Amino acid sequence: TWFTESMAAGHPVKIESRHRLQVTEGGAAKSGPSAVTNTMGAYACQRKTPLEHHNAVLTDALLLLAENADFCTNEGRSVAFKRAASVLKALPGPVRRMEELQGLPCLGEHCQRVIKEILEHGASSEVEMTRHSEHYQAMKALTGIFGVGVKTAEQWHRAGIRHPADLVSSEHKLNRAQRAGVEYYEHLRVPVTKAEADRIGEIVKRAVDAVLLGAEITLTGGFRRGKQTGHDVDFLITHPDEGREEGLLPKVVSWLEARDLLLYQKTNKNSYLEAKEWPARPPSNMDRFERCFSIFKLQRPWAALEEPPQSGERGAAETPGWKAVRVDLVVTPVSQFAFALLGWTGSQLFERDLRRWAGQKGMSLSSHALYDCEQKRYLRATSEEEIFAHLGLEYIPPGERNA
Ligand code: DCT
Ligand code: MG
Repeated sequence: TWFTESMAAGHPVKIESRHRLQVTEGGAAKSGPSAVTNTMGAYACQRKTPLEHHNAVLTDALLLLAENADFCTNEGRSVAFKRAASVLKALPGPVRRMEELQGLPCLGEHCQRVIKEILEHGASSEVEMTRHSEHYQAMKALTGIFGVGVKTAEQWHRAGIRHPADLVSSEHKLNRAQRAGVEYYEHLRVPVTKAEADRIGEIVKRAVDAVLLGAEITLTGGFRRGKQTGHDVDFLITHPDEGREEGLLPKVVSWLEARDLLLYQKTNKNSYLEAKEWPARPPSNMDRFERCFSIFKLQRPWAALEEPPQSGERGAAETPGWKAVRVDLVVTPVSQFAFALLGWTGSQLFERDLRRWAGQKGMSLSSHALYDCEQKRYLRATSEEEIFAHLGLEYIPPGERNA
């Protein structure tokens, strides 16, 4: 099989000449006449995955199948496709022949079949069939609505709903988030640019400065990994004096609302109490920070230069003057900041594998803390570098976490 036990245990795997495979102990490469040209760990957090890579045709195909598996609530299958795509993203060059894949981790039979078809015929029949299927297209449109997950989308699909517009005339009950999601659907499907993220960062900084002197904000998520566009903007807020950050978010939200800058917001209180519920409970994917999910109303300074819409012209995205943008604000005590930063930088698969890696090392990692289950103690850290060191991993900078 492609996936050997050593890989599963996380030992580094050296790929020689991109053909032969050699598993090494403790990361030391065996010396020999055939030069090692690539190293590929089975965990995404063992690999450097740049934003720009050489196999977009293959990864786009595999990620579409992953997305479709999500739409069919088949998480195992979805993760398998995502892992395979992630391995291809980390390769130093484009894959041209199947033999070049020999020895790489996470490439199961199904993925190989898809890759082979694309290499030989330029496209995969399964991918093309899926892409054009009614179920895939409807689920993509419906889960693209803010506040709508796969379960709800599936229920609606079964009731004949195919597009957000169908919801307006239907009798389906929408919650507040979903109503906002439908209302700003056309805005929110337009990717957010880095320039827009930076502009929002300036505004949030002004809000934070106005309510708590010395508080700091950090742009995280995809933009911290170097992406030039994203589906939302993620910020972490902290204060160098532990405890000062408590109750900060409602004030920031009020400041923004008073200036008509929020189209929607839902603020959750911090529900994380280390002493009380950790590590007795396993860390969940969702962290429990004080957090605000919002839809920002971003004024466009360049709006005046745009043509005004013709009367009768539809499409909110063309509305000049402002653009709705999804913004997440997360407040963290400074003692948890490094964990929050690591957890919120992503990518999603990188985070998933970090947690899995920690588990395999007898540790438990969340966006709040790292717990050593054998020593029965928390491992503190004030930087991401320290967390990687605790985990026995080589440090991977944000720009190379695009797994
Ligand atoms: N995250 C995670 N597990 C999830 C979802 C998110 O660990 N199931 C983390 C990793 C990324 C971060 O939260 C922000 O999430 P997103 O905004 O969804 O991801 P992104 O990489 O910022 O993507 P985009 O650029 O599209 O916003
Ligand atoms: Mg994001």
